[in-house]
Amino acid sequence: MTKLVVLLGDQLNLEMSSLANYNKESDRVLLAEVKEEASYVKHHKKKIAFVFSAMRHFSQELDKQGYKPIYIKYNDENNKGSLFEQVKESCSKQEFSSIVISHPGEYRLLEEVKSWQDKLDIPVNILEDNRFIASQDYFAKWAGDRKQYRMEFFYRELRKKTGVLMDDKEPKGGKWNYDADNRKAFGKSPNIPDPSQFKPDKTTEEVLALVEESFSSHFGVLDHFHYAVDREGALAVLNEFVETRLHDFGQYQDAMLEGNPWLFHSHIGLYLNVGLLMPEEVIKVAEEAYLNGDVPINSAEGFIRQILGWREYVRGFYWYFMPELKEKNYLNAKRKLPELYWTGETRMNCLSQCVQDTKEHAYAHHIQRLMVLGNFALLTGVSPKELNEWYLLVYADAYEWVEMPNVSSMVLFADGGKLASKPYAASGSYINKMSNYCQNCEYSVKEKTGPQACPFNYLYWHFLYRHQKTFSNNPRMGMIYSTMSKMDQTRFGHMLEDADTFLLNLENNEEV
Ligand code: FAD
Ligand code: DLZ
Ligand code: SF4
Repeated sequence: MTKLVVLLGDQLNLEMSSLANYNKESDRVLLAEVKEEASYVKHHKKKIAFVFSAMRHFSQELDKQGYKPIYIKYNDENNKGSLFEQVKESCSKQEFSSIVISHPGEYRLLEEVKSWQDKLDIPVNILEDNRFIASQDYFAKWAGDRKQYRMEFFYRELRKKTGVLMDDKEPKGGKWNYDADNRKAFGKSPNIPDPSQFKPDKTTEEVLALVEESFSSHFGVLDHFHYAVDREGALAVLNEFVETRLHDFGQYQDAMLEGNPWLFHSHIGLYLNVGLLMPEEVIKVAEEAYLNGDVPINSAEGFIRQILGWREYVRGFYWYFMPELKEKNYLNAKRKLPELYWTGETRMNCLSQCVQDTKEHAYAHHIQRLMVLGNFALLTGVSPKELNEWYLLVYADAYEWVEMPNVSSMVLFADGGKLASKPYAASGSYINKMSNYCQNCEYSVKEKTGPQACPFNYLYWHFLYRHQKTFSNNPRMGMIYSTMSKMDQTRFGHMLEDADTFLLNLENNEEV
């Protein structure tokens, strides 16, 4: 009974369910760099370099441990270009009684893997994806027949189930959520530690040359690649975060700073999402830092909520609502993705900075993604399909299970409120409060109309106005619609005109 285990590029952990019961004498494990996975969207060059190098390092580890992996490099002469063709090729060279794979992270790939059994006439066992704490069934049971699926309640269930940050049945510190203590902006000269950086080794150098040659038309800068590419490096990033930045993670979680996307964030998303780190171990070190008195509760809880709360929740949400989620467009948003998302060329400094960070590092932190890049797309009505594709390809940590709920449901309100109780729409004053971007902007955040006015200001009111029917009965938006109804009508009219002109310019690809 020999098995062929197929390990995907985001399943790089010896504890993967597919590797349990592996017989080192007879079984084989296949990893393949293939065009189909590297090009189904035109991933950022740094993302491909990271995934390929991490795959190669993991294969070296498997080799050391006696797993005898079959590894297909992208530029191998006999590379077949797709996972299926590589699996078929392996099955033609050796007889396997079954194929084993952990549940893929994206719906399209799950559908593909499900077709292998018939096409190859070999049983294909798809096992639980154990890179998560909560199973799909657990989410489905929790979701039941709720109408709204708020992360906070799912998170509390998981806190109780796992006992993380709990005193028996009560949350540590007396509160479930310390979000109110997590909204501080930076003062004049914040002292921010540099992020962990790794010098590329020979394997990574080879991959960088390959990516430069084979993916030259893809988005992003490849220079100064400094990510960890193996478990040892990923653990070093985690430990360095806990020692030097977790303490201030909480208070500055939502803050933004020109020229520095790293701040007090952990930068571990890309490692978690390819299996180099597991969520349980990340949560454990953060909890221990709190229990040892090294970090305050708002930082420990705020960070743990991102992993045990948001990460688990969006993954459950994705599988619960797919494939319908992909088609959702509640606000009927139809705009093509503006060119500035690729070029960063705009007079709006906040947008330009966030696109530059993304281009350079395949990274931007949550508030940059949500309240600058996302907010602009929401206010201008960018279509969910176009925006999802952009987010899926630009970030090194992007996989559809996590990207789509964040983009369609959180940013664009495309699911009509299943994830969020109201849209995350904001005017320039939010960006000004949480960042220093406005200080170097050609627009003035204080002005509401006229050529110098910050576009976020009039676009915000234009958005509320055009969706008034949809949102005016939303209890969380009553106040803002009441403010709108009391606004000077002439001034309000000017804002709507400015927004129309802006949207027209955007459509005509003129610089905004
Ligand atoms: P930290 O701020 O240090 O947070 C720690 C960890 O918590 C992250 O590494 C991540 O694993 C988890 N986390 C935090 N927020 C979320 C969230 N909203 N959903 C799921 N997990 C979360 N995250 C991805 O991993 N992949 C994506 O493709 C992705 N796309 C996003 C798109 C949009 C529009 C938005 C608003 C958010 C997106 N996020 C995504 C969530 C979040 O922005 C990133 O996880 C985070 O910025 C990664 O950086 P970090 O590791 O420094 O995170
Ligand atoms: C992201 C990615 C890339 C760029 N390349 C590969 C690859 O060549 N081979 C592979 O097995 N996986 C790759 N991946 C990760 C897959 O796309 C990932 O498994 C799916 O998106 C499901 O999450
Ligand atoms: Fe962004 Fe407006 Fe501030 Fe300029 S003024 S940086 S456009 S929020």
